[in-house]
Amino acid sequence: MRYLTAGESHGPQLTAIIEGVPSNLPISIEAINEQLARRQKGHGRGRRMQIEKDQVKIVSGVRHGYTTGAPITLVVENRDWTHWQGIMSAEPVEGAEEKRRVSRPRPGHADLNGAIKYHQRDMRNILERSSARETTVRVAVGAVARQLLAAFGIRVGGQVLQINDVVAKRQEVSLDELIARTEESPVRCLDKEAEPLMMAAIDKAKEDGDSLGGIVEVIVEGVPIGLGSHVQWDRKLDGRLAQAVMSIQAFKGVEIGVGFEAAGLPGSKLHDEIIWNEETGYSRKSNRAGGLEGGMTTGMPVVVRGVMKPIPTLYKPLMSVDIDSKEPFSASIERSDSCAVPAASVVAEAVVAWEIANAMCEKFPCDSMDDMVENVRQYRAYTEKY
Ligand code: EPS
Repeated sequence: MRYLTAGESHGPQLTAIIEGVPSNLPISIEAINEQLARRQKGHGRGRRMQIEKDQVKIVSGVRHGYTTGAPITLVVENRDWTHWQGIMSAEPVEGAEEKRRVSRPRPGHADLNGAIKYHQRDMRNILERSSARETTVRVAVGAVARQLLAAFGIRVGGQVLQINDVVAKRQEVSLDELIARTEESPVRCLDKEAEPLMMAAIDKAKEDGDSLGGIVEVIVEGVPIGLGSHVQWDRKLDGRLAQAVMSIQAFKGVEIGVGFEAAGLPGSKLHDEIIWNEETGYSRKSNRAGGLEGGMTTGMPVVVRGVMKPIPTLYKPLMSVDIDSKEPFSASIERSDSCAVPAASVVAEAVVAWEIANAMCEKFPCDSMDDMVENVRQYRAYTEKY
């Protein structure tokens, strides 16, 4: 499967075209909208989220509730577009070109590098596309992937582990409990003691005109053994997951399983011992590998973490340079969020769900769900007996 997205933050809409989704997969628009609503929540979002109420429209590839095998086009309209029509118009509009022109790049944003690379004197032409608004439609794509995964009993959850210097205490809970409890938390965090501290840190940052980053974790359960492959670099699923998570706006690092902690552990304390029982076949005593060895799934939960840097738009801006005068100036201020880590955890779930769904489609014949369901069933019976 593959997908592309298009659209600007304040343009008329965001669009995704997905190709390769098997036919006869039931698609619930409501379930896609639920994911879009999850992404819009979270303590620390700015005023834009009060304007938007993201809803998907499917304009191709699905008929009467089922995929047809044709490319699926997802559209999410920007309500804020009504305020930006002249400024963002595809047709020339007299006087509108100079309005909201951005000439003072924000440190940490794509503004300056993009403007130089694409020969733009208005950095709005860069920031509109590099904006994390684009994650809306990636969450919609992920919601389609989740519906494919659900057909095979594969489930995805996520949580926030850290915001700024507030670190959540690890809690060993089932995936069901994790999903239910993080949904109730304004910062998507399981640790009830860390939660108010995270919220207070966000409030303080907002007051100070500052922004905060953090760490999110995604867990996928029910994955068969052997998705991905060891035979070629670009087929290794851990590598693909890392790219998917790293490609989320403002992400600066990715870990799988214990990740960087592995550097400080001897092999005897790191690797997960292999066990076997008659009912379920092979399994592991622990899951420090995060469900991936040799670029392939082990059958244990896939665990991926990502770190998000603080958003570059600051209400008390850092110093920058005006590209017209070359004089030092405060960076431009755009309306923004003070912390989007809880929302980013939903985005991370979406991109991970997509990669796992894609790996399922590579492993099993996937023209139609009919083929795929039968093949997955046979493969699971085989792995249990192996
Ligand atoms: C964003 C800036 C803000 C965020 C936006 C991402 O938008 P605006 O400039 O319109 O206030 O709210 O995020 C979303 C719109 C969204 O849906 O997540 C940025 O510059 O990345």
